[in-house]
Amino acid sequence: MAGAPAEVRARALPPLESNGVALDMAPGRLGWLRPSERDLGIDALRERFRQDGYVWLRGLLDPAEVRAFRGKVLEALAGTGLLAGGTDPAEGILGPGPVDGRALGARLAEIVRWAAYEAFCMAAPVVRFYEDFFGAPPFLHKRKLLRIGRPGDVHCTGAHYDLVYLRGGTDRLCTSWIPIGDASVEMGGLCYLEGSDAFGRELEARYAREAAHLTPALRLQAVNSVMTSGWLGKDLRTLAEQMGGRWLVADYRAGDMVVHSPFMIHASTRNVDPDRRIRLSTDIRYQSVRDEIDPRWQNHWAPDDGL
Ligand SMILES: O=C(O)CCC(=O)C(=O)O
Repeated sequence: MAGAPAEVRARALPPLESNGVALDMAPGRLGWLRPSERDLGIDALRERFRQDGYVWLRGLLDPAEVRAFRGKVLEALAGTGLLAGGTDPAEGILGPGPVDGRALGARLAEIVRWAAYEAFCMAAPVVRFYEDFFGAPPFLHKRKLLRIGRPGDVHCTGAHYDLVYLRGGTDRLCTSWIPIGDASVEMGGLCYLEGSDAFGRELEARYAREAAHLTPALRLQAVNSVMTSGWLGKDLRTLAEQMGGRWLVADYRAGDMVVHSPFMIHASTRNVDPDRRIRLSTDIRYQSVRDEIDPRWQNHWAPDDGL
């Protein structure tokens, strides 16, 4: 594991849980994500990305625009029973239910096709960042994910690294994880296993050796006879103990964007927000247009797309 970087310790961490496992870790197994100041300069950001496997860019986007987009998305989801009656959709307060899961999936599949969503993902500061970062024209993968973290939902994103799902092109990929609205630690934002970029690279190299006998098509798949799940597991506590690392969490704010490497291990925690606010976020992939592009990611996300 890399040495502990400077971090923000704005407040004590609340009790956290992921997929039913309490993150009541030994001291030193949980910490705060390190933000990157906007004026660091692109060389320093590249170096930080290389060392840490991520950069957390605070205030990259206009918070008012992000909040307005949050309102637009949640308003479109209001008919599914998701939101509490009589509340401002932009607040995203979960209603008492029930939620029509099929209708929610269908609406989400529609929203990821909106021109407004595409514009959000391609906001000028995001594109400019990647132009600088890659030193080449950036390419945005068409398959873009919009996620809802409902307060109380026990199902969280399990620990994984993204290349598992994106093996059909370059590994010089970046994921942008963008909270659409504030996403405090309590709201279950993304967490990162410190120093795990190197571990992800080792795992992938081992996988490439073990999967060498598979057909090229099978080798690309996240699930096959060598890798029975694209996930490293749901027990974040044990993973951190086994690897000797810390899970890094953050109080994300509207306007932030985290960029992580395709080898960086990440997951999410349960949304335990006392005000029942929904965590809304998007995760999208950028790369240089000059690098090989995974053709499987050139369709819009659909609930049954199998990727
Ligand atoms: O937002 C989440 O829960 C998961 C996001 C994710 O896996 C990613 O950004 O690659």
